[in-house]
Amino acid sequence: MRLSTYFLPTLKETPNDAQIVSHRLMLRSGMIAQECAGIYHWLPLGLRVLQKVEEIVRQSMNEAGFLEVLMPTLQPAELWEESGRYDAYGKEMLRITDRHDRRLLYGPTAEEAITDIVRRFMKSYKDLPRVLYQIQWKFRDEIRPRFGVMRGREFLMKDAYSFDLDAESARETYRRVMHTYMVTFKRLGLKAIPVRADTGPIGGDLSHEFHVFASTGESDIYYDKAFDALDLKGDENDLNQLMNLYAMADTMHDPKNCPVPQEQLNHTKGIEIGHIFYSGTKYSDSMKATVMGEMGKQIPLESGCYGIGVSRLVGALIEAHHDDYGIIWPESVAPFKIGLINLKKGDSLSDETCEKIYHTLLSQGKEVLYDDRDESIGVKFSTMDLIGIPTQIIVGPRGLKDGNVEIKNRRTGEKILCTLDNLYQRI
Ligand code: P5A
Repeated sequence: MRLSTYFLPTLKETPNDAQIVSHRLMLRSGMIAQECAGIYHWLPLGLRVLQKVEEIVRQSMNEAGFLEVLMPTLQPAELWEESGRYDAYGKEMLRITDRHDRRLLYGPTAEEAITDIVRRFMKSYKDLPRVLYQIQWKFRDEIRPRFGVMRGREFLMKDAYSFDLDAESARETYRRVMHTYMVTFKRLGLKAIPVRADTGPIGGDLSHEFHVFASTGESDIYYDKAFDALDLKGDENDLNQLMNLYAMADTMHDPKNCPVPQEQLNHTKGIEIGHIFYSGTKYSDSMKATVMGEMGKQIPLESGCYGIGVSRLVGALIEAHHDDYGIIWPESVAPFKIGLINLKKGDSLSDETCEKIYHTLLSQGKEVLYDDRDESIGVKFSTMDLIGIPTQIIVGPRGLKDGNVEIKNRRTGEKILCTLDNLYQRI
C-alpha cells in the first residue's frame, strides 16, 4: 500500500475529549472516527486491525470445532418476552418499531435468538453437543459510553453458545472454551487472567471474566501474585495452573474468606476482554428447548454462553502495547508488518530503490506500507512510529551511496545498517 494514495487522516493535536491512551492513539492514528456518542467509523487502518483480531478469534474457535453462524442484528421482541428478559433488560436495549408496528430490538446479545434456532432444528440427543458462535455487531445503550471503542454503544462481539445433554458435559464444554480463550489471547499478544465473576443479567451459577491488566481498566480485580510469574503458553497445563490460582472480580472477593494471605494478593485494574457463563437450563426452560433423550424422554438443554469483545480488544491491545511515540503493534495484529520510508522522494536512486524493495516485498506476500509522500523526514518518522508498524525500512541517498539501508525495530527502537543484498534475509 502506498501512503500517497491511502486514507490515513492522522491528527497532530491530541483530541481533548479522549481520556485514555488507546482512545487518543486510535483517533490520532486515523484508525477510527466518532459518528456520535459511543458509535464509531472504522477507517482503513483501524479496520485492518479489527479484521486481524477477528480472524485470530475465528481461527481459534474453528480449530476447537466450534461452528460459525451469522444471526441478524435485529431480533423480534417476542423472543425476549419468552425468556422474560424483554422488560428486565431495561434501557440498555435499543427498541425499534417497524412500519407494521412490529416490535424489534437491536440485539445486545443473542441467547434467545440462538436458543430459538436450536429448538427448531436440534431434536435428538444425537444432535448434541454443539457450540455455535458468531462475530456480529451488538448494541447496548450504555448510559456512559466512554474510552472510545472500549465502552461503545455499538460494538463487535464474538458470542458463542453451547448446548449439552447434561450438566457434567456442559461444564466440560465450558472448560474447553476457556482453554480456547487462553490460546486466542496468547496469539493476540496479550496476557489474560481468568477471574471469577458475577453472572448479572445473563444468569447462571458459574462465570469467569478474562482481564488484561491496565491502569485505565474499568474493573477491580484481586488475584494471587503467583500469576505475575507465570509464562503462559496457552496449553492445557496453563489452564490447570490458572484454575488453581485465586482471582476474583471485586464483587466476588470477600477479604474475610479469602484463602490467600493478604501479602500474597494483588489488587489491580483490568480491562474485561472476555466473559463466559455456564447458564444451565435458564433459556431452555423458559423457551422450551428440549431434545429427545436416549430413553425417549424430552431433556432440556444445558447451555453456556461465551463472549469476547472484539472491538474492545483493539483498544486493549493498544493499552498494553504503546510508548510515548505511539502504538507498538504485536506482529499478529499489525495492520502492516513492514513500513518502508523513502527519505528523499524525488531523488532518483532513492525512488528506484524503494520501488524495487516495495515490489519485492509484495511479491513475497508481505504486507508493506510504503511512505512515498512528499513530506518531511520528521513527519514520515513520526507517522510510522505513531501507527506502530513493527519493522521499518529506511531508505535515503546517504546510506544508498554505500549500498545500505536501515532497519528499525519499532518496539526496541534499535536501528541496524543492512546492505541491500542482505535486506530480504534480515526481514
Ligand atoms: C456472553 C456472550 C455476554 O453478553 N452473552 C453472549 C454473554 N457477555 S458480556 O460480558 O455482557 O459481553 C461480552 C464481552 O463483550 C464486551 N463488551 C463490550 N465491548 C465494548 N463496548 C461495550 N459496551 C461492551 N459491553 C461488553 C466485553 O469484552 C465483554 O466481556
